[in-house]
Amino acid sequence: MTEGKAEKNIDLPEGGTIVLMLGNPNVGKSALFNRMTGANAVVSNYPGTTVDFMSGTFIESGHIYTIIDVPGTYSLEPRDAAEEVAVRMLRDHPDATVMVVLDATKTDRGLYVALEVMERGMPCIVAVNMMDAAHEKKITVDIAALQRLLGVPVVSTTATSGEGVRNLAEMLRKAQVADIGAIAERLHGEGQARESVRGCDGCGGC
Ligand SMILES: Nc1nc2c(ncn2[C@@H]2O[C@H](COP(=O)(O)OP(=O)(O)OP(=O)(O)O)[C@@H](O)[C@H]2O)c(=O)[nH]1
Ligand SMILES: [Mg+2]
Repeated sequence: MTEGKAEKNIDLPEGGTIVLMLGNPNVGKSALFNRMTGANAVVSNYPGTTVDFMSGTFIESGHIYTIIDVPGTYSLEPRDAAEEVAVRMLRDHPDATVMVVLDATKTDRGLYVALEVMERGMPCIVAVNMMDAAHEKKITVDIAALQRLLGVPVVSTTATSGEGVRNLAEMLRKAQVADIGAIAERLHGEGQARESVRGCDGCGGC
């Protein structure tokens, strides 16, 4: 079976935008997916694999989106069949928008795969999910700072209550291709700023 034929086996409506919902396992991708698609979802077997996945549609501001609930992955260097399918889905849908889902209580862990996806030059939006859990654990996520760092829309959500999900759907049309070079520069700048602060320790002059 060729890859071209395999892709046609997935029953997706013509037109609109395909959104690949991707992130670490257990960050709430399926919960967000269910919130966004409601009953308009089907389960399929990814062609040539034993891995099942959900796809579904919804309309936002007159635009039709098809969301694919990508199997959870820690990186784009696959270590099992599910991660392999995640990488294949990205390869099979080069024109898709990627919604990277992070767990608000573990954002640093999820950013690894987020940056790997951004390196591919696909338009991205980031959902920082589990904001309720972060709040309970007294973890503050600076959404605005994360958005400034990444240069793509970052939206906070709590999939279990539905908070932020409407905003996430609305922001999909603002998904951006990230500038990895600029992100690296901003990170480097922050590192230098921290270094200079550290350098001041005990100098007494400032
Ligand atoms: N407190 C809280 N729990 C959440 C939230 N979103 C999802 N969960 C819970 O977290 C668990 C994992 O959610 P899933 O939606 O299955 O996560 P997933 O990312 O699809 O996981 P994989 O498919 O294994 O990669 C479930 O028990 C959800 O009910 C949230 O915003 N807040
Ligand atoms: Mg899931």
